Amino acid sequence: MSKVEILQIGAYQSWDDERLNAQFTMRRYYEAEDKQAFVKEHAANIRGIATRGELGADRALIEALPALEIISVYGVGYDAVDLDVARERGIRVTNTPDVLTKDVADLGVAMMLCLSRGVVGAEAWVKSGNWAEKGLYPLMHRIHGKRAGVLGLGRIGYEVARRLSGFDMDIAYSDVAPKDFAADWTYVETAEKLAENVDFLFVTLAASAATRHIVDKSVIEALGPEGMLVNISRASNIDEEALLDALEGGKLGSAALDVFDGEPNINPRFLALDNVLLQPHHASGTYETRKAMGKLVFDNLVAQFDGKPLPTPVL
Ligand code: 8YV
Repeated sequence: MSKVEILQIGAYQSWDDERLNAQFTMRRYYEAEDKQAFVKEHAANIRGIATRGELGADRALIEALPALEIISVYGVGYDAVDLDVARERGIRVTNTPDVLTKDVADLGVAMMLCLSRGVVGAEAWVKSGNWAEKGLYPLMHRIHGKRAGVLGLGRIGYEVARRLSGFDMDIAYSDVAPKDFAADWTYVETAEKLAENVDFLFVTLAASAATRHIVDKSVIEALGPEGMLVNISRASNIDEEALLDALEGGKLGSAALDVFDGEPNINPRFLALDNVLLQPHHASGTYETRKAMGKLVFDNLVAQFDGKPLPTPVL
């Protein structure tokens, strides 16, 4: 029997490729020079898409594949998949929840610690010889005893808040409604109110059309010249132009960011700032987590074509 054909939108690790190649005929979209011609050539036989969180699958691509049954996303965020057309066509969508939650929370907290204690600049101070030549590094601010806000108390937000409690921070959060498992933390109704009342604001919301630019100019300015914004969700949750203006103009203290509009080609204005910590969208980027994510992408595809229940369905 011939193998099921899968359109692979972005690159995976070699161990994932090996497993996928053994089971399916993988059509590697990201390697094709003429993407439209490539899709046209294989469209009739493609029954699955394997994609990455940030790449997704848009309406035009989904509509070009008449035999498509499933879109398996390597990532918890599926905001880049056009769910409307998937729903219309009865196409299943899966993601990779849970396995990455703690790594993403770890990186968010690590970024906060790094930026507030000046870890990157202090290392440069040592390596450049400044310590011996110029003396001690400038003083930084502590984090324990400060107020942290978590915008979006889902799985990742919860793990962030739990970690921050361990650092003796006061925790507040905002979400569509108070959560009964968060009795020790203060619920705040709006993003702006939350920002007004904290020193550090973590954005941990699943992105959707409804959350686009939820962190806007007024939220950013409410966080203020001493505040730090940490984003480990999606760039679309923040008005990036307003963020850059505030960072440049001193209306926001600092920002630690793992995600950007147009990534990996980020706005060059970020590169000129010294009150930011910039990371290459790698909050889930550990061997352990990426192996688990790759396995879920594969298991969901196999389940679909074996007629079994999908391990982690979204649709
Ligand atoms: C991944 C992510 O970096 O899970 C997500 O939604 O954005 C990340 O874990 C990404 O999906 C890998 O392509």
